[in-house]
Amino acid sequence: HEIEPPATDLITLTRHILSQQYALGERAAGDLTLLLIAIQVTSKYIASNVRKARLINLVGLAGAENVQGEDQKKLDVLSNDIMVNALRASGKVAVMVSEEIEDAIIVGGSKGTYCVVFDPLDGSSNIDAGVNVGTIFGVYKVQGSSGSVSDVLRPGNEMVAAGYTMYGSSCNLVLSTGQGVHGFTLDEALGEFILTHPDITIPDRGKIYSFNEGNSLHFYPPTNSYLDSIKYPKNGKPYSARYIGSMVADVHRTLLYGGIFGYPDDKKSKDGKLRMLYEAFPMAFLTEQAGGVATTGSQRILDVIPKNIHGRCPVFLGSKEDVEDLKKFYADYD
Ligand code: AHM
Ligand code: MG
Repeated sequence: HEIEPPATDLITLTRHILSQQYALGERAAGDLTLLLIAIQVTSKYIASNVRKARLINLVGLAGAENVQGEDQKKLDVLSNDIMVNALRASGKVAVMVSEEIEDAIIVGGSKGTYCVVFDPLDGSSNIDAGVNVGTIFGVYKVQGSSGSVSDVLRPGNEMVAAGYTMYGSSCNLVLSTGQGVHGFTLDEALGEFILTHPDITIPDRGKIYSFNEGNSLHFYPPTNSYLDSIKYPKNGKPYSARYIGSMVADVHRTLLYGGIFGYPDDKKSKDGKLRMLYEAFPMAFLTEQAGGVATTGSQRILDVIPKNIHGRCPVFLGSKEDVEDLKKFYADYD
């Protein structure tokens, strides 16, 4: 049989972003385009450091703690610096919030009209074992004439774009500007992200659940009852468990295969663990754009109004029917 020739009309991320901008009729502005192109470059740069980490002595601790009181890894610090510098240099950003920095960064004298919230390297407890990690980001538009922290203390439904880059067996950037979700794979030889997953849609129901069940002892009854319902179903097969402990990887799999990812609040962590602005919101934005559902258990995640930039919220997201099943357990409990 015939062998298919390699594709020659590649859709690079830059080409994709430009065509979406044209579709919106914003030929003149293009600020969001330039901003997303800057994020694209940071992803390539971080990917290259993650890949070489063991070889160039980038594994291990940097010797400091971040805002959350967690040890910072050398790669956390480096990835943060890469993003802050590139976003600042883009000239398009007025406000930045990073998981690694306590205060919001207000870019002085910036004519930028966007705010970027990000976790430069999420899942970093996985780094030293070479397991997947990722960058998560969300973008808001500045409200007034200059940027301030109030511009990012806004619900996720006001984000104009969100995405993540996964550093795994391949490097994948997944992006939504509110026109569906599109996935790109880094071709290292070309140095370009190529569109490999156009129009990602989450299956309406999956067969996988992804929770840190080691915390079951602390979980509230609705979480445990829901988990029991999929492990000991009245009809059909029990769900499979998959939990990497890197949100980007666990959400990436959930977007592609379906199922449910959860990081609940529990008796020990009153708001859960995941940070609203730069973990929960971008992933909820992508999930909804892909046709799935993202809830705190009692509320749509994207409608939560953050009170402070590092605030947390419970997260359950994934296939529509799976998350609706979970919501019933919460509704019955309240
Ligand atoms: P981090 O920002 O300190 O890396 O923590 C966030 C990570 C997420 O990627 C992941 O979903 C979660 O923490 C895993 O937490 P746990 O180890 O408690 O299961
Ligand atoms: Mg994180």
